[in-house]
Amino acid sequence: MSAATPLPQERRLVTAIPGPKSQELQARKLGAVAAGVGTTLPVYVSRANGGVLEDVDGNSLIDFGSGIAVTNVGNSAEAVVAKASEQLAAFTHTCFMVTPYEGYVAVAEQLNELTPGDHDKRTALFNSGAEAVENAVKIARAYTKRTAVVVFDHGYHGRTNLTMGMTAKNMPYKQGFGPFAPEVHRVPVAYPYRWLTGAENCAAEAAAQAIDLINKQIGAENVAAIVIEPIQGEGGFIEPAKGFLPAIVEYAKANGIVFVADEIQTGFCRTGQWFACDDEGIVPDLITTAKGIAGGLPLAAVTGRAEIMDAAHAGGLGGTYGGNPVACAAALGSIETMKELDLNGKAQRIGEVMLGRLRAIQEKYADSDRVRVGEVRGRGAMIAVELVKPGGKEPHPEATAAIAKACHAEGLVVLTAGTYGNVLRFLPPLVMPEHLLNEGLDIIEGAFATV
Ligand code: PLZ
Repeated sequence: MSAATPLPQERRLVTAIPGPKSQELQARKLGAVAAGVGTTLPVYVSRANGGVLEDVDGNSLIDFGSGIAVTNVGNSAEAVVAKASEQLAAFTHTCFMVTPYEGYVAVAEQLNELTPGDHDKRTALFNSGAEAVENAVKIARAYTKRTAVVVFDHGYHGRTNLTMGMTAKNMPYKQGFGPFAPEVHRVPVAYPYRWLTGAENCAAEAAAQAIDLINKQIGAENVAAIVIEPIQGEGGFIEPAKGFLPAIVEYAKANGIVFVADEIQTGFCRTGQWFACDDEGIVPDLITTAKGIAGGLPLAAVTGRAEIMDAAHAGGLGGTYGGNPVACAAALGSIETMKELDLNGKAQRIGEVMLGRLRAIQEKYADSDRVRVGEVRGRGAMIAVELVKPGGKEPHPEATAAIAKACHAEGLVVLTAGTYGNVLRFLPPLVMPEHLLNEGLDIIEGAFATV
């Protein structure tokens, strides 16, 4: 399926969700695939494009997930298909560490240009987000000759051993999978909705607590890197209170600590800017990217200050597939599409529509005795609602799961998130047509009524 013959941009249900063919495939999956690999919505996809996923039963679903913030440019976007296909036919792999090719260099040049800051930069490419985070830590340690890594409450960084240790939430990510790598330390993040002394005190108090913990329990001189997502993704789309990130950046700078922004979920126009760091003018020393970079092909990167990136000795970084030529070609097509279609502008428009409609739902259920919208938050096409029980802020994961399930039954792919499992998160492809965006929001509104 290429964009040359795009799918009809419509929701179309011809069976129950999941349909009989999907159910058959799910039975095969249970007999063949390890139980640890879950599926949110066992609808088996046959084609996808624009704002829709078509399944093996002929249903067409509205996609508010983008494969977890990956298909920002839409599935099988025209330039991605064209460039990746051409590369597939030319050669599939040589290993950049053996005999290199231009695509890798061209992606590095694009990332050096697009990421925050106009200092001299270098990039290294990898396969997955977790691998990028691991390598950012390796590079920061090589540069600083220190070992400690500071991460934050509610943070998510991956499923490898080091990144599991860096991830806050135990179930399902860490339970039973330890021991974890040493020298990882967690400190508070400025979570305005749940800050005990109120959102207005959150940034300053959280920064002071985090810095005090680092100074007293680790020692600034032992810290190689501070790693943070500028909007926490799996943690529940927590946007740190304004002022928190600049305070942490300033502290890192004053203490020779490498500040690493994990923009794996927030990057590539997702928040209505190239990177979420752009919002407060944050210039990270290193930035990790993946997901949206290549329109669905596996690619990840660490980009940052040349003197830090070059601290790792020659041969110290790499991997067989890192910067695979087909993935690099896809990335070049993806970045071209972001520029040509002004996907930052499109993400901003999605944010406007979503925030308006979700705030109306919040109002509508303000006095509900079953479930309330505690907060509507996010930027651009990275929007979430945090659901709570009536009368306070107690998380309501059961209602969250029920609403997600009701949306799925109506042919809308939505995801949940959050340390307490009580956040519905919306990550539509940035090319989502507005009529489908509104139809999806109608379904969400209807799902609230059924809980
Ligand atoms: N850093 C900020 O969001 C991946 C995880 C899905 P990989 N998030 C989706 C799941 O349950 O496994 C992510 C992220 C941030 C790192 C990662 C890790 O990226 O490409 O999944 O390794």
